[in-house]
This record gives sequence, structure tokens and C-alpha cells, in this order.
Amino acid sequence: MAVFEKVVIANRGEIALRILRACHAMGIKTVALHSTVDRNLKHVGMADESVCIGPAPGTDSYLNVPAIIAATEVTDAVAVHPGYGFLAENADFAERVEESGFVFIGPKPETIRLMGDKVSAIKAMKAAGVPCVPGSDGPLGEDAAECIRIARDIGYPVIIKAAGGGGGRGMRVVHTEAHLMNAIAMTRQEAGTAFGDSTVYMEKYLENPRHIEIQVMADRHGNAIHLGERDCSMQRRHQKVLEEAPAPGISEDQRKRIGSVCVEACKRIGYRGAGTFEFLYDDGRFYFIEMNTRIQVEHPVTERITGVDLIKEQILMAAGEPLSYAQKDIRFQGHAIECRINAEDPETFMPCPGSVDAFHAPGGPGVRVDTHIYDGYRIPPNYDSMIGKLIGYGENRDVAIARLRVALDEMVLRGVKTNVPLHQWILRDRGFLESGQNIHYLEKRIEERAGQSK
Ligand code: MV4
Repeated sequence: MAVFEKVVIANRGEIALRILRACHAMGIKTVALHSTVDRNLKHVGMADESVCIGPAPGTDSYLNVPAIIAATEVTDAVAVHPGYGFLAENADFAERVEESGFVFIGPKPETIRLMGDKVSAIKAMKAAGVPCVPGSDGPLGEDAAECIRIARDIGYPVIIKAAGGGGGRGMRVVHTEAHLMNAIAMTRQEAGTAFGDSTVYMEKYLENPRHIEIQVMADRHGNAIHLGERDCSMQRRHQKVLEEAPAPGISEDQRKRIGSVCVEACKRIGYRGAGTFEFLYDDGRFYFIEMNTRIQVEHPVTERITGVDLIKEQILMAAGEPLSYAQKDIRFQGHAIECRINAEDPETFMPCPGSVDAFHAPGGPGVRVDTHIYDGYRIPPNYDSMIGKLIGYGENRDVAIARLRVALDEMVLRGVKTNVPLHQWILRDRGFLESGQNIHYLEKRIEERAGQSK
């Protein structure tokens, strides 16, 4: 008997396919929910049932809560997997799913809400012993003298962030006192408009950190484990481009220490399901900034070096099963790197939807391709431009890189422009090969490259 008889997949693209594969391997039936333009998605054809939940715009389909609940009811499904993006971190949605008598495959709604508010997330983490960035330790008040005092105590530069923001939205760096109050006012204003919450807070601005995150998994019986870290520093405009595990230069001892801090925090807050602690890593220290309460795009690099099927575990945890692993069962072996493949202009980064005229996936040892595209697939203009992920693995970083280079050369993807040339360039970039670059490195190199070609 499967843990769930039938699961609704409330997402699209590669992650919907990844969830379907996990369900079918567990003997679970699937219901694919899709928009009108997504009838031809690969997983829709493979699912046991499919339901059209609305027109192309995400707001009318993948974000259409009543339609998703209704589709879950009419198909007699028992659980809903939200994937990433869309409703994955929407506490109200998780609540609606549970109130309707279904299982939301993710943390408790109250945990999603706690982490969605960055001020309450930091407060909870600090109380649970997680190291945080020196900051205001709560919302900034209206009193200017008080704000100025806090900034002086922290020391410039500081960063003003919206409590309702995250992922790079609603923040402003301040270098001098003269700009402080205006920056606070502007961030407040934008936050009110964008998130319906004008709460802002302050942190020390770390100038050149790396972005390292810890994967955790917790069951409903009080057990929690960590699955090590990922380095996600290679990004452009808050969009990750390439991620790797383990993070270069992080020692076994450091991993164990920060990992157990995260595990203890999970137990303290009663976390359940898959989660990610996002840290800035600077000068050998970890500083918590946010927690993601969803499965992430880059989860395959962790799967590859640990051998754990994170989607399967996520489903088991949601069904109330105990974790399949104790911490001592988790071994980290080799090195994995993920290249996010986007349908975009490799120079301007503008999305390039259209028809995939030909697609030949690469393969061979240490190569994993997670994609929903196929020959003749039409990439609609309505959604994210990521069309797949190429994951390279090897006994060490050099082998992973060598295999990725071959795989990228081998891949045939005609009809739309992609960022494959960008990845080919990164994988031969001296700084990338040296490893351990900070969050600004890729943007700087892209700028330098643009200057050289003129
Ligand atoms: C910071 C920071 C430096 N200092 N906080 C951007 C996304 C959001 N998750 C938090 N972000 C940052 N917070 C302090 N105190 C720099 C960033 C940041 C960043 C972080 C992770 C990955 C890419 C980034 C790109 C620019 C800025």
C-alpha cells in the first residue's frame, strides 16, 4: 500500500515531472493540474489524471486556489504537492488545503507564515541558537534618533530590508548616516505597495559574502537531519545560475557544526518536511538571513552527493512516516554541480519562448537531466524561463566540471536561444575554477565580458 493513494501536483514544468516520477516510483497515483497552454506538458501526458485549472496567466491557474481545491476534491486526491514558486510558500493556501481535509506536502501553515515574515523568522532562529547578521533585532520604529543609533551601533554600511520581502526583493544598502532615513522611508513605501506590509528591519551589510544554504528534513515525530550545504553564490540579479554541493572550502567540521545548529533549530520550532536555511558566509562565519519552507530548484545536487531522494522523503514525511535516515546514515560523497538551463538570450538575458525544434539530452556517467522539454515542445511566454537543469557529478569538483562541459557540448537544443553558452563560458572561467567566489563575482565577470566584446 502506498502512503498516499493519489497526489495532486499543483505546479508545472520540470518540478511537476520530478514530483510525478517520485509519486509513481512510490506507487502513488497522480493528478496533474495545468493551465490551458500547458496541456502538452510532459507530466500531464504521464499523469493518471489531469485537470485544467484555468487560462495561461499564473494568477488564473497555478495561483488559483479555489480551482486547485476543487480539482483536488473532484479527483478524490488526498494530498497536494506545491513544488516551488507559485503557492509553495503561501501559508493561506496550505491552510486552505488542510481545512479542506487534504495533506499539504510541506511544513505547517503557521511555520510558513513565521518564515514568510523575515523579522519573525530571524527572531525565532536567533532564539533557537542560529547565528544571525548583527541587526535591529526587530522592526524599525518611526523614531529617527533610534534608527540612527541602531545604525551607528551596527556600523555602516547597513542594509534596510522589508519583513515581507526575501529573495532580493525590497532591500536598500545605506553607506552613510545622511542617507539613512530616506532609505528607510523609501523601503517602507515600496514594501507597503509590494507586500502590503511596510515593516522594515536593519542588518549590517556584508559586502562580499558567499551564499551558502543548508538542506534540512524533519518528520512529524521530532526527528530532524541536515543534508549538508549548497553554494549558490553564482547568481545574476537574484537568479541563481549554477549551484554546487558541497560548498568549496567548507570543512567537515564546519558542516557538522552549522548542520547541527540547523537541526536543533528545526526541533525547537517544530519544523516538518524539507527546508533550507539560507546563510551569508563571510570570513569563515555563517549568518542566517532567511529560511525557505519549500523544496528548492537546486535540490538535485544534494540528492547526488547524499543519495537521498528528497521528494520521496518529503512525501513520506507529509504522510507521517518517520525519517528513513538518521544523521549518522548521511554520508557526503563526491561533488555535484547544477546548471540551470534557461530559454533566454545568452547576452541580453531576455526570455526567449518558442518552439523546441530539436532536443537531444546528454547522458553518461555522472550526468542527470531534469527537464520537461521534448522535440516540438512549445515554451509558453507566461512562465519562468527555466526549461531544465543539467546536473554533473564526479568524485571531485574537477571531474564534475569536466563531465558538465562534455554534457553541455553534447546537448542539442534548437529553436530557442538558451544560456548554454553562458554555462560553457562559466565552466572555463578561471575564477570559477578557483572556486569559492562571492555573490557578486558572476555579475562582475559578465560586465567585464560585455566590455571586452565591444
Ligand atoms: C544581504 C546581503 C548583505 N548583507 N544581507 C539578497 C537576497 C536576500 N535573500 C538577501 N540578500 C542579501 N542580503 C546582508 N546583511 C546581500 C544580499 C545579496 C544576495 C544574497 C544572496 C544571494 C545573492 C545576493 C545578491 C545581492 C545581495
